[in-house]
Amino acid sequence: MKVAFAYIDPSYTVMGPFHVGIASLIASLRQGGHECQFFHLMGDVANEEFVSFLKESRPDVVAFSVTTNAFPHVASLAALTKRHSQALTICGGPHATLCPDDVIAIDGIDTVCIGEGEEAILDLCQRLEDGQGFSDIPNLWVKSNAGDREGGQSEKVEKIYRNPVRPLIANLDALPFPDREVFPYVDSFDLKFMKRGVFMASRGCPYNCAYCGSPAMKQLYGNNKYIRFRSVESLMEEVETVVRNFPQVEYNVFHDDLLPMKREWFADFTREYKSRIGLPFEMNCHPNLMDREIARLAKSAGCSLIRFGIESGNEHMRRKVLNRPVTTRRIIEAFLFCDEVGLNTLSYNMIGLPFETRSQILDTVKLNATVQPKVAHVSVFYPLPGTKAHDICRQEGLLTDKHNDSYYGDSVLQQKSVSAEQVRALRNHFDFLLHLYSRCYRLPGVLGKTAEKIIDIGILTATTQRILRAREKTSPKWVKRSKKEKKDAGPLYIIEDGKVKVWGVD
Ligand code: B12
Ligand code: SF4
Repeated sequence: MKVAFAYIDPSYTVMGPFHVGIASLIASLRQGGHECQFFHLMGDVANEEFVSFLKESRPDVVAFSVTTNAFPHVASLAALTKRHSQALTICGGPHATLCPDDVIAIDGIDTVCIGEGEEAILDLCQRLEDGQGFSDIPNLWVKSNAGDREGGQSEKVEKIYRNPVRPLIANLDALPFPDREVFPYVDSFDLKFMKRGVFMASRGCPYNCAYCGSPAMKQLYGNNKYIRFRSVESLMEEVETVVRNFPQVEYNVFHDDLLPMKREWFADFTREYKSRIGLPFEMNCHPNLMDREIARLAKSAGCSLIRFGIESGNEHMRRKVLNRPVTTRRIIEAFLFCDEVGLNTLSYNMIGLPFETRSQILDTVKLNATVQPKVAHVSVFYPLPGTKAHDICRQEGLLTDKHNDSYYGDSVLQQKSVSAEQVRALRNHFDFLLHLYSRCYRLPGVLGKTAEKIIDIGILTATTQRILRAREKTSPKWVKRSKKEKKDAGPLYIIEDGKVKVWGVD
């Protein structure tokens, strides 16, 4: 079978990032003897190039991968596919997993994949090749006109087969390495721009943050052995291959939710990585998992950046709204452990949370000023359907019909506690405010406290609705950072208005 993957990625315009999930599906299909093609749909996605691609490649199956942010583009792309090809369409990815009803409801979509897709898409292609019906494949939701053996795609849909999920892939080592050929790694943002190798060593996360897709995935599978790690040996082989094949790679990034989740595995990993790879690497960690030992192991293996989710600097927000039970003290300790061994840190922060006030947003700025990450990453809260946070927003009437292609747009919530304009202003000035509070925390005792109070009052006054509306047109969108600050922070990219902007480079 000829399978064309369409990666819907509207938040990028020129070069998109590597996608481990799609690359893994391509690798499995190629191993199964199927031919794969790849098309990266960036920016204004419904374009003529996609039509030319369809006409030239003449695929049997067009496979879309979607996140929630990309979902609004699926219907037009599926329609284009049906107009310009005979292909069967399948849609998978986080949004298909979290909201399959929305996806199967799209006219041009024949099947939806829920959860892990490697085995399901392989089964589908095999059945198609053998001329068999495929309405009973686990993980797939299938429209009867497409999936029944006697069905023809032009016939009326009578039924949707909603098959259960199969067990999770227990042994991740059994999967081939993600493909970096058909999925052109050489043209990816990660290699061309960031000069880095991208890897996933595990699947799953033990936490249940209300805003994240992971807990819903876990629930789908009944919490059953959801967390799985590849062997260190298999991971090292993949890293070695990538570093050998792409000599441009200057460092590696492990996108795993929490790389040091299993202490023993992490100790083995750091030992092997140090001796076999030796390049700097970046990874994610949860503040609850960080201690002196983990920090020491990471540093000894060449970790150049450790990323922590702070998300909110307000403990009440973290506990009650985000379902992220981690104390402020623990967060500070986690950063301290890294400082002690000279590990660079990055903090992830969200503002514009449900019920959040401006003072609570300032708590996030202040916690960052206290822990002093090398980079503070700030995004605007976006409620993902299928998550607890989305349910809360819906129940409380906070949702609007606004949509964002990425986490960096305006708030899509309408709430009394903070307006979209206020969230935008605080986001745009987050770095500046961080700098301001950092300065005042360097002042001795009472002086520091007084300066903090004065800044609080100043910001709360400057961000009242009335003042903001008057200033919005004239105020700069970006706070200039000094050359030294940019150099110290290293490159940090963000996407705004569909364009990649890079701090520290431009
Ligand atoms: C690495 C990463 C990134 C990287 C790389 C992008 C990528 N998609 O790989 C970067 C930093 C660029 C990124 C950007 C964004 N990300 Co991100 N990212 C991740 C992360 C941490 C790992 C992705 C991964 O490699 N997973 C492992 C692979 C194996 O799983 P997978 O990709 O889900 O694919 C499997 C299945 O979903 C399925 N599948 C996927 N596609 C298809 C297609 C077909 C046809 C089939 C049959 C099956 C199928 O099969 C795959 C293999 O089993 C995930 C969280 C997570 N742990 O998954 C978040 C996650 C995917 N990101 C998320 C979001 C929201 C974003 C952004 C919108 C944020 C932003 N910038 O505003 C952008 C969107 C970019 C985009 N269009 O993809 C959300 C998506 C939630 C949702 N409901 O859509 C996630 C789930 C995290 C979360 N908060 O819950 N991200
Ligand atoms: S720790 Fe990260 S990956 Fe895990 S549930 Fe929370 S946000 Fe999701």
